[in-house]
Amino acid sequence: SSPRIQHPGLAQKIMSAAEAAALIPAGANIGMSGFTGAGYPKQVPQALAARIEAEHAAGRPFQVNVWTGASTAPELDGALAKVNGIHQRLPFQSDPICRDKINAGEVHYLDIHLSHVAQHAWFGFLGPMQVAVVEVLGILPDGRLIPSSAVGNNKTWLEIADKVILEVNSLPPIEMEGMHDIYYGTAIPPRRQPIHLTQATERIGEPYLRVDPSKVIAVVQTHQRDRDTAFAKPDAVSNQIAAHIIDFLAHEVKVGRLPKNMLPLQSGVGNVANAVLTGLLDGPFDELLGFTEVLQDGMLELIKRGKMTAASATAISLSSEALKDFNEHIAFYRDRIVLRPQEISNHPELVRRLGVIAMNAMIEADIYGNINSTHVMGSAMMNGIGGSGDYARNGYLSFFVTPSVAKGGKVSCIVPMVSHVDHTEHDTQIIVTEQGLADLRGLSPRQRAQVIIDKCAHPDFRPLLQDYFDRARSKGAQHTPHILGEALSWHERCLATGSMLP
Ligand code: 0RQ
Repeated sequence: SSPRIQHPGLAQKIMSAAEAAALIPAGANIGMSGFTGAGYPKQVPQALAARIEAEHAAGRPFQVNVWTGASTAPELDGALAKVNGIHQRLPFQSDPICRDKINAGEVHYLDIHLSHVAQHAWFGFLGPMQVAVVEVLGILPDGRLIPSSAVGNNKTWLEIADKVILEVNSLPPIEMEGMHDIYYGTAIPPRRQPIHLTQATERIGEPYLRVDPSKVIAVVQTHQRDRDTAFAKPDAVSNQIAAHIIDFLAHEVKVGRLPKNMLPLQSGVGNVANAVLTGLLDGPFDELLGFTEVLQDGMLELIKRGKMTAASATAISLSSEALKDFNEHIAFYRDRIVLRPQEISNHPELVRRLGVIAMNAMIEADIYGNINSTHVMGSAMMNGIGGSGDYARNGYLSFFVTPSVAKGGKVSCIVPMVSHVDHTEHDTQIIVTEQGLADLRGLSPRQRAQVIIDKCAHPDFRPLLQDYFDRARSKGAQHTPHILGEALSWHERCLATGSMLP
């Protein structure tokens, strides 16, 4: 046994990962923990992958449906995808092998708003869940669970699953106990009540996850760190994007549309989003608050340097270096970080009440402000929508950011028409590239197009976009002028030649 497993009955369920994986039936809907490379089970999925591989070698079909909080790591998505073990995957992933299987048409991927997942499971929209596999940091004598570095959908998975497998990870510091705030007040309509959270880092729940011990069929012990989520060092382009945003926010404070310490910040995944937060280190703002889903290096640094007072998230996803700092100063961070279920961190009611400033990266935007966050050239899945839609639609301010060009300048990230829509023009307020910032608030489509072309397009593509827009407009008065036969020709050209340039 281990000091982290204090419930006598559950201590008797300790077994190897292979023994636990043997309890998972083929075809199962499995609820796994894990959110953006944090808090995912590290042993059972790999043992399950080995079992699937053996079954396949013996000519027996074996696949499972994998539901998580968000993306995981090679030990989960990678291992299961590699052995063709995943039939259906939801909601967000970013694993290269899993991505390839999705784009080869071999995995059915359901790309769902992260705030929707728990409620869709509760509504019965996704079907029953046979097994939950959840990483925790410890089991209390009464069976309550100390959550891990990500809460994600764990509360819901533990409630709805028929059977539960726990992975008790003894590596993360036990001092994380007390950081979490698990809210048990959600219900389904028509019994739903308001969620009484009125300040970003207020606590409204309890520090532990509940589980019915009689459902727990296995307890597996691990001692392994989360994925090293390394970020590219902010480059000139991302520094320029950050500078445009900071100037804009300072101006909003000056004209009285934002309080001096701003409103709670949300920041999306990826290098650019991380760089924007790094940029705030030297910005004129203090006493910031975070209300986000994933807390990355950039936000941790803001807290460390005293620029941000406290932050709420559902997961902590760090590079090795930042993780070392987090572990060494755990008492400091425990007082300043609250980890919640993702149905709370991403809840539209709360995002709107708190007035969150949402900053998310994208693949491309069109001249009217429609946003593609997920698909390369209309068809190939990159990662998924994640929580970007939860925040973009409901935030006080909603930014979408991208370098103006990709693929060494051959691809424009501002296009006549997006090849896939994740966020409509109605949810987009501000678009930022290294070229500049387009403030679209209060503008009509034709006004928006001119501002986006002028401020955000790369000089190599700006005249081409202007030409497209002028010719579209010249065809007569239209609300949203387009030349339909030409709107996606840039993407077609890129698919044919590798470049959007004529
Ligand atoms: O691919 O490395 O193969 O060249 O996309 O691009 O510029 O490194 O940007 O790391 O910030 O990721 C939108 C993917 C941006 C991410 C996205 C190619 C580019 C490169 C990555 P290569 P960068 P980032 C909260 C919110 C959706 C989910 C979300 C994302 C790769 O931010 O997944 O916001 N967002 N969640 O070359 C072709 C273009 C391209 C392009 C970029 N126009 N055409 N390829 N790329 N633009 C968190 C969660 O919800 C969990």
